[in-house]
Amino acid sequence: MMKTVQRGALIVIEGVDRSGKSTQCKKLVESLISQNIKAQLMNFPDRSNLTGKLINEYLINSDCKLNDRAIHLLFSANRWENVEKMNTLLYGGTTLVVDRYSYSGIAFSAAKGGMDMNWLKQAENGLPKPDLVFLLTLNHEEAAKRVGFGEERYENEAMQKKVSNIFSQLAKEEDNWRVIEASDSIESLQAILLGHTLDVIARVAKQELKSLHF
Ligand code: ADP
Ligand code: 2DT
Ligand code: MG
Repeated sequence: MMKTVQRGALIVIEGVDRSGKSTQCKKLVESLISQNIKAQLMNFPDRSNLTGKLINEYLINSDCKLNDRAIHLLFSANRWENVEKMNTLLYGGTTLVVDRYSYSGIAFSAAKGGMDMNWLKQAENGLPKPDLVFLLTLNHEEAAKRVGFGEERYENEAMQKKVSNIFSQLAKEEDNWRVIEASDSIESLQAILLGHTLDVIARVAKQELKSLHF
């Protein structure tokens, strides 16, 4: 009898700086693996590939001048560089837990102003569509109590507040988002995220992966 191929789920975590994305992504992968579910962590920007090296330079070096549209497209290209890898893993049955994705691309560029929202979204169309997006929300006062901002571009209050508003707007546009208030303990948040993730893994296993279509 032929074995039905079950694909992994594409799970994305978005949110402002220090909302706990990286912490929750790492723990989610560990929790899934401990339940014998194949899972892997990915993060964007992926600073290890060709576009990632340029993006890293842009983020860490405030003297690096790059046109806003050009850097927007580079962040998008950085995801496109990973499409084959993502599809291979997902269709091979591995669930991907992704720390930031297209929504960060749209939100950070939109927060700068001067670029049309539809133009920003266009570059993302056709990429694998997440089965589930968690938006971790945290007000600025709570975030400020956590380990401080680094030196990178965008790590300032004005930018983070704009980005937060745009994320909330994006979350209302689709039904695959779960907005989670991120001020609870790491453990209780993890339990909530794991519960939703397990449901989605079971639900999408035999479904085809969709493509982003804004
Ligand atoms: P992000 O990736 O969203 O910027 P991190 O996961 O790196 O956030 O977390 C930022 C800081 O806040 C880290 O020092 C982390 O240990 C801490 N942290 C993460 N989640 C929580 C939480 N639920 N409560 C308190 N501190 C947290
Ligand atoms: P980290 O601190 O999470 O490494 O993010 N960014 C990210 C964009 O401007 N566009 C994108 O498409 C993505 C994925 C957000 C580094 C910074 O890069 C920003 C913060
Ligand atoms: Mg992080």
